[in-house]
Amino acid sequence: MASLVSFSLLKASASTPTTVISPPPSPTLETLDQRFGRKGIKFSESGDIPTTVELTVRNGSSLKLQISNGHISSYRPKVYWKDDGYEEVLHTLAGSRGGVGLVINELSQQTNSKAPSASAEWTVKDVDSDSIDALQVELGCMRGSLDISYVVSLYPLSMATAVIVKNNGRKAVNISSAILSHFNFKKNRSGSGVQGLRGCSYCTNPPPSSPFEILSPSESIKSEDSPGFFSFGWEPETKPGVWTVQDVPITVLKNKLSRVYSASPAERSKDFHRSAPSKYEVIDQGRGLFYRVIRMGFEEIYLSSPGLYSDKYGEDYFICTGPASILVPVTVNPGEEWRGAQVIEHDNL
Ligand SMILES: *[C@@H]1O[C@H](CO)[C@@H](O)[C@H](O)[C@H]1NC(C)=O
Ligand SMILES: *[C@@H]1O[C@H](CO)[C@@H](O)[C@H](O)[C@H]1NC(C)=O
Ligand SMILES: CC(=O)N[C@H]1CO[C@H](CO)[C@@H](O)[C@@H]1O
Repeated sequence: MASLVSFSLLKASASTPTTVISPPPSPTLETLDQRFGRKGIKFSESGDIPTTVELTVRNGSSLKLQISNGHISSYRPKVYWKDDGYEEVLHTLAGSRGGVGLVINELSQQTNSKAPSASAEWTVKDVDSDSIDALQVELGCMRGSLDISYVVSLYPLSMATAVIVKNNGRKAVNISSAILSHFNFKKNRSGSGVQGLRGCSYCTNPPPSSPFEILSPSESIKSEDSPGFFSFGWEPETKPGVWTVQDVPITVLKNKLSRVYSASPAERSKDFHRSAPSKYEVIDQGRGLFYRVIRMGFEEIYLSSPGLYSDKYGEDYFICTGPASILVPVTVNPGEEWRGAQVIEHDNL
């Protein structure tokens, strides 16, 4: 297992060979708790929700991860200095939609479009902890020739999700991938935004399709009706494929948009190009909270907001964002591995 606190997962060059202990076919709650349960790491089942592991560090920040589908349904960090100073960061709907979802779509050889693939189930491979201020769960699954690990870590002021894709086959595999987080905002559309993408180029683009999506790819890029004459300064989003440079420091996410921020693919084929920022901040002005999103391994940032479409999905507002490789696929050559990660951290305290 990767070193815990320094989060050196992405720096380790050669992978240390790990002895893979294959878990029993369908581990029961008791066996999961026996094998992996420890202070701060608790397995539970309730109703028709898949078996879930809940991580809780000493200052009470917590996270819930559904095992079979790898879906993070809740992240409640401590954000205020009062006893019960926790806020739910994620927007999650019934049926494991929203939250934080890892998307890995294998692309078909000829067209580089999504190839149909059986959705493999995740199992727990390992857990780790450093006293109780850092907790980590590693899930694993095999998909075709790909051996995939998903490492979810919780710290007092941050959480991290990292993916390691190893190609055990004989052919290169192209994947489109993203770690998409749905941030929740209490009702206030105009108070939601991101900061830190100024100077970065972007284009309108749908998200990769995913079992965790709230808006489908086609729904995401459908333009919303003009909010009308009271909305001074509103402009429709540009057409897919048209690159623009972000020139305002804060992107207000009141209206509907679906964008990929990165250097354009043409630009990226050059030796020197300006890459997307490695971090940016999600602003929840209604609650006065900021969350920093850090990108590692991935070359692109996906960002979308539902605008008035959010009304269809309950009272609260939400956005979807995270590191991605959508426009240019990641190629994993035989015997090689690829690593990518996202960290969400805050210093609201
Ligand atoms: C992977 O994608 C690249 C273009 O991005 C293409 O040249 C290559 O043929 C693809 N490889 C496979 C195995 O699909
Ligand atoms: C929503 O956010 C805007 C911008 O921060 C603020 O001016 C307004 O008061 C907020 N409205 C509510 C109901 O919180
Ligand atoms: C490690 C850490 O940040 N711990 C903090 C958790 O929250 C309590 C307040 O309830 C702080 O006292 C700790 O410093």
